[in-house]
Amino acid sequence: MDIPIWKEHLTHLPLGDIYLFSEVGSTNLVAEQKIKAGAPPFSLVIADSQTEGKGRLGRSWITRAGKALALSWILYPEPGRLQPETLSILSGLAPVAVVEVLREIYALPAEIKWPNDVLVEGKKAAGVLVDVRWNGCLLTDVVLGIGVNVARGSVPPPQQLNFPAISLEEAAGKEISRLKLLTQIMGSLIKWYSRLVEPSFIQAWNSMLAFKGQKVNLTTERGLRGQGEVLGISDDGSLILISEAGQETEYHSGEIQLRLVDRS
Ligand code: BT5
Repeated sequence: MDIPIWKEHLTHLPLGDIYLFSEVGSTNLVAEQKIKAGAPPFSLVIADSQTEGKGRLGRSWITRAGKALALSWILYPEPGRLQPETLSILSGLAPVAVVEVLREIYALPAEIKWPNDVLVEGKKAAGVLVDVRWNGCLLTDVVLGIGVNVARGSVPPPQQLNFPAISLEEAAGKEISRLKLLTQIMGSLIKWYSRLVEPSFIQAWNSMLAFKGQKVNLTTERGLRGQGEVLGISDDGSLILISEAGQETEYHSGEIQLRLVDRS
């Protein structure tokens, strides 16, 4: 990663400070330090590699030098814009932005595995980790962490994966510039963040949803939470499943994992 060149390209976007590193533990943790140090809104932390990249629920995310994108975007939502009960919407922001870019610019068959995994050809190409901080009922700051597998060597070996994974270059069958992809994703993120509480955002998320009409299991670490056919996303970003008896149930994100039911 040529840090001065990357920085120069990113300065054209309406962002706060831009922090670029060749290696960090986790860009989300660096972003939290930057928040404490007074980083302006829309600041961006990017690293070429992570030694302790974070997944959700204590899992880890692998980012190999020169192969992937690892970024954390700092947001300070205006007071009252997002309530605890509408927080799920925020988990859709990064996947909607990434999938839009992959579909429209790279013609890749990208989808969102609710709540926030990006699949290409049914395999995970990007993961999202949203870290939030509250002051009472007020959401004060958000770190939106995004990891994207770009080059072939970005995908960890199967024994380190809890779901099949793929890189964008493997799916596209051609080289992809990480810098161009980054600026495209940031452009899409900026656009969708401004539309987050508009109906068009949920419509976009719905149109990108994987497994529609298919039967899935929803599990937590404590076991099965629900089962049914995927119907869509509700206005607050919950997943709606319909049972065989026709009963609809909404699930909020958080601990839930989604898996296609194996019919073999
Ligand atoms: C995620 O967690 O998918 C969220 C990943 C977020 C990573 C970004 S990178 C920038 C920012 N800074 C951070 O420290 N994190 C964010 P989860 O759904 O829990 O998936 C984690 C699981 O995915 C691991 O337990 C592995 O099985 C698998 N995994 C690890 N690295 C992967 C990779 N590069 N590609 C696909 N799967 C991976």
